[in-house]
Amino acid sequence: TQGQVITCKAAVAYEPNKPLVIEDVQVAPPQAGEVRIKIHFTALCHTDAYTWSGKDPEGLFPCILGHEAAGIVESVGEGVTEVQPGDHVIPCYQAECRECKFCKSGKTNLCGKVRTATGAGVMMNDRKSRFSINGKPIYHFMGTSTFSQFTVVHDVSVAKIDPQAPLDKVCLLGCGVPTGLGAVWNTAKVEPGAIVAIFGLGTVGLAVAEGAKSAGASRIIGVDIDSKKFDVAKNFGVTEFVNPKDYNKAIQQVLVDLTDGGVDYSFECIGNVSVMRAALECCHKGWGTSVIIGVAASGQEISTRPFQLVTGRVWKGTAFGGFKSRSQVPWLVDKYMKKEIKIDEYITHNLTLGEINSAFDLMHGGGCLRCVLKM
Ligand code: NAD
Ligand code: AHE
Ligand code: ZN
Repeated sequence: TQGQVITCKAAVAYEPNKPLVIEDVQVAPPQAGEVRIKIHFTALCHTDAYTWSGKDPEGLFPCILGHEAAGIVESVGEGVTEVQPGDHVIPCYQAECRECKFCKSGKTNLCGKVRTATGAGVMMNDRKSRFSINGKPIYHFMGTSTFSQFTVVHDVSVAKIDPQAPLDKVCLLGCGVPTGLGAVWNTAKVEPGAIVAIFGLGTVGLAVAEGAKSAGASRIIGVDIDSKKFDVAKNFGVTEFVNPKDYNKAIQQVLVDLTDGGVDYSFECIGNVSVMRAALECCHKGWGTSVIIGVAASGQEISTRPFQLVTGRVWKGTAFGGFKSRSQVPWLVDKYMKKEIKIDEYITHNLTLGEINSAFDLMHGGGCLRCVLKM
């Protein structure tokens, strides 16, 4: 198949919110600096649903969504040296070129090399898509497009992993789990004894809990409007639960009262701008730090009284938990293999690519953390 167009199945999003359609798509061979990957397993993340909903200002249609996956390299384009056919890999929506201003800064995991192309749904080389149906181009998504049996990505977006690692599990290391762990370890740098509040106990929030537990947090307070989340959250390290619906005062006040003045760290894992405000305002005066992880819809804005910051609270955000993708995803895979981090516990459902619309229904229905699709 090397150098040839591959025809395979992919789930195509033609329009916002219209069911995905399983189509035969043509996947062009990788050009210079590109890698074609046979995706073996992909999970669904709420960011896929967000873009599909039409609320993402970068959303383009028709496109192939998906960004939490694992597979095996099928072929590589000219000049690609770090991976070869047969390598087991995780496609990474956050690239790491090690050459750009961002990568060299030592201050961020964001990479500038291919970001304009991935945001425009095309490849860097010729600003065109490698996906088409009968000659009509289909846009890429987040530089990954893993809802396809084959995808083409930039070489700076490919993490080569241990070939022994089970692809149906480590696919989760493409997004949600590293995001939560890294928000604690890299962005907030939670220290032993700290009091932590987590808003939203989906996969991202539970990974925050896991990270906070391993960092030695003394109290991990889980906040969710769905009380069914509380039972499972205990297994990830959450020590106390608060359902905002049980109180008739603002949730920030509830947390301040529970913690003698506020939490040391809070994490917003929902994508709701009023919760983001509450997450900042439940932080302790003088030092409390709040990390935004959730992705909010186009047009939404955060606000608070500047006095909240004047009096020492800190507002931060994180993308992919601050992890350098190509360097650190393989390290996370190794940590999973050594049983130092969980993955299996986040997988509540297993379906096939053909069942992807039901998988999204499950995701919206509650009771689902991650659903992994076999391709
Ligand atoms: P999820 O939907 O599984 O979890 C969200 C949780 O929040 C649910 O348990 C829900 O019951 C709860 N919730 C909803 N409204 C609430 C409210 N008002 N108060 C308290 N709880 C509430 O989602 P997920 O997959 O864990 O992702 C969480 C968010 O993180 C999404 O916005 C996703 O797009 C974003 N995300 C960001 C990054 C990043 O790099 N920054 C990476 C992955 C995901
Ligand atoms: N396109 C959206 C932004 C979406 C967003 O913030 N994405 C996160 C990852 S979410 C993964 O589930 C991210 O990493 N952002 C940094 C980046 O470079 O995209 C919008 O609002 O425009
Ligand atoms: Zn995601």
